[in-house]
Amino acid sequence: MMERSFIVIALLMSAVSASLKPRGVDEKNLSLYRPDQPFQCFDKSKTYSFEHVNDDYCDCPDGSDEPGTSACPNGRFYCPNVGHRPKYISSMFVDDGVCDCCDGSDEQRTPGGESPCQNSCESLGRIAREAAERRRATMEQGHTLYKDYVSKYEAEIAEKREKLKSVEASRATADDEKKRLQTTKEEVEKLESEAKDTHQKAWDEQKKVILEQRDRQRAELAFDELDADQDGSVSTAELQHHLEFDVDGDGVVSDDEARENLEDPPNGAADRTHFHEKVWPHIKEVYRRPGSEHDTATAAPTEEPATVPSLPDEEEDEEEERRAEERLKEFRHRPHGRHHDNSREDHAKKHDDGDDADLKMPEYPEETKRLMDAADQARNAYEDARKAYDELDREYSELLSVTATDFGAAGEYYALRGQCFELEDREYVYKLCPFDRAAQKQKHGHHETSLGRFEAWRADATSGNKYAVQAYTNGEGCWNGPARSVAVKVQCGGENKLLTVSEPNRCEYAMDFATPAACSVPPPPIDHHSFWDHTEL
Ligand code: MAN
Repeated sequence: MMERSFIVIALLMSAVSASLKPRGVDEKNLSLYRPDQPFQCFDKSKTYSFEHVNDDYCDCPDGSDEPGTSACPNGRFYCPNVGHRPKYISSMFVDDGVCDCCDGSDEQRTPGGESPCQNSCESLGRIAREAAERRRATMEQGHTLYKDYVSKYEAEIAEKREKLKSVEASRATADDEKKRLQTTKEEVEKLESEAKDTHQKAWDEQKKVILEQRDRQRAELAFDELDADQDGSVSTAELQHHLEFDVDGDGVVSDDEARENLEDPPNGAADRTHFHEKVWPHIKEVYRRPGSEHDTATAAPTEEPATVPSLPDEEEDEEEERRAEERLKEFRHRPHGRHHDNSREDHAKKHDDGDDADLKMPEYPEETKRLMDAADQARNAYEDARKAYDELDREYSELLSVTATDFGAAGEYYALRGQCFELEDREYVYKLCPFDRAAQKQKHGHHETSLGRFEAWRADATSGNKYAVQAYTNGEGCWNGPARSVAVKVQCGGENKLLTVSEPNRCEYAMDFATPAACSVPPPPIDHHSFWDHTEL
């Protein structure tokens, strides 16, 4: 109501003054156009009698003598636009038949005093005032939230700083504990490893003896079987019964093939010693026992004696074998070893049955087991301490980052931490997680492209505002170009909202982000007078 009566009064006043002032002149310049005084061009270059003002001839180089005609191409016409905002238009648009000012003052009235234009200033002014009201309400809301954000920061940051100190101390203690337990673990592991190695080495030696013994037994069996006439040597003729020695695959074992396999024995036949030393090493992989489908290495005999044949003419070997047996027995009968009858007979039988249980390493001795348990415990204790330290370290880094981040002059941006905001355009969904990262995801795809991580605030050069733009840098590399980056321009808004995203240069993105955090200044009340005090070109 107040507003309406104000406009009516203003319209009346402007009607009165219109008859006195030259056309197209701003109220505040009226004193420069005095009909009783010569007119001086604004640029002071020339002075004319007042008749030159608005005589439709351009006298002043700056066009100031023709504010109300189109005579000067560089002239400016002032539209008072009462009810809305006054504005300047180029004098080129004066009296051109098009209504440019909302009050129609740029077009000549008819001799009857009627304007060819409809005055739309009041309705346009209303729309503009309503929009200004809405803007103001938004800013008001934003400012209220801004104050909440600052309070939140103040309430939480002190706590975080305190927490940082205590976590830093616990982290240091946890680090000491971790190092202590690491040393213990390494010491016990050293003992464990030495004990295990000792056991393993002893076993390796025993296993070697067992394998050698088995090999000798196999050789003996093979010799006895190959020596068909039992004359104490294997002849080429005897070998020729074994087709596995048919090297060229022609179906028969030739003399040459037999001789070759017997490694050219001195008297044409291989005695036990020659067989053991020269022949067996070469044929053991090839030799098949009669009736056996398998290699002797795995073959299960059908009618072999359970005992290894005695070796009457090889006493030395027998003696050595006996010693090996003794050693094996001793190993097995240590307190930790497995207890079983380790007789040669049983051993041979087990082998013939294809049972390799003998070749499994015996259990570790009790003392070694105790060391292994102790090492397990030390490893577990260390692992627990490491996890505890890592957890504190993670908490410490997070607190350090929070307390070191610049959340604005009063910490107002702190409230945005940990939140993400999205905006969809035709092709992509853009994501902004303030103080963390920015990303771009194809609407119909899964791959998320990093547009950068928060680096720092960038000031606005014109306004000097330190908190104008957030820079996100070091995003995914652009093909044949730079790493992606984003400049996020913040503006006051009633709520947090990602407003626009663009890519002004390839892989350089720009976002507009509205946030209450940018509403540090309370909005001034709307001054309705400003609608026609204000001038703009
Ligand atoms: C993707 C998107 C675009 C970008 C090109 C550059 O398609 O990240 O925004 O311009 O890569 O190759």
